[in-house]
Amino acid sequence: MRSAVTISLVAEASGGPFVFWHDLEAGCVQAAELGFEAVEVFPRSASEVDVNLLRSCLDRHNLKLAAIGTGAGWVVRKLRLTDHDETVRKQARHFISEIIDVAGQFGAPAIIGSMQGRAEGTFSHEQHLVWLAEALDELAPRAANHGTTLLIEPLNRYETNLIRTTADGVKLISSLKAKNVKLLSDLFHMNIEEVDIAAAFREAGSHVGHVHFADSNRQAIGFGHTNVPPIMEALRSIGYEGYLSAEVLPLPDSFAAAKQTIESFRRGTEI
Ligand code: LER
Ligand code: MN
Repeated sequence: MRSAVTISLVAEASGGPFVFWHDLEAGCVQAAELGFEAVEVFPRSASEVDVNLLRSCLDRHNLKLAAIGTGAGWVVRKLRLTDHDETVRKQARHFISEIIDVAGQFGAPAIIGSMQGRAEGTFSHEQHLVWLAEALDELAPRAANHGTTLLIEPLNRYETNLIRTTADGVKLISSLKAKNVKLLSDLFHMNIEEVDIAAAFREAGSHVGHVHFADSNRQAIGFGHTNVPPIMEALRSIGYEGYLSAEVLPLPDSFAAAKQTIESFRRGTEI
């Protein structure tokens, strides 16, 4: 398994669960200093990613890009893949497709979390799932062209009523034509939604493509009450070799959250 830490470049997401903020270069410097292998970036949009700066930061600090988030499409632009307005759904797909192209240049996947939206109003729950599946089937081949995956993230009940659990995610992925859509399992959301986090990982098996490494209170692993060893054991048992990426609150401060994460990562991955 590999270590990663988040960097948010979205002022509107302030208060959100990201370790480093606003400054790509400074985030990369600190990530490298602490020994992380990769960074996960949350940009305002594809066009606001300075690809040359990102490349030079990664190269200079010997880091990989773990993934790019698309949530700003919702936070900043109010776009959702399951909006009732067809024009908005199309804009949402376009917003994500541009991020897939940026991430793809680095061999990294794009994350679909809050862009899944939620079922509400006059259309059925089922119809929202159909829109979501159609969007994933349209977007996934674009990621495949870059040789990468597309990540769908179950979110807890206070954020969505569509893909909430690991089982919801696996069911959706299994229904797709595309074969390169993987699950992003966020331990914070799983702590709320799963009966047994380790068992959920065992059931998801090779569908797991990325992990958000967060404790029960969305702080760095070790700062909450999640029982981590059985989760690490389950990840090992399914042969998971992807990232454990710290998408956590910068508490007590960014550096301390990052340091706590890398220490927990090392403890958790040493066999
Ligand atoms: C995004 O990765 C996530 O976990 C959501 O809760 C948005 O904050
Ligand atoms: Mn997450």
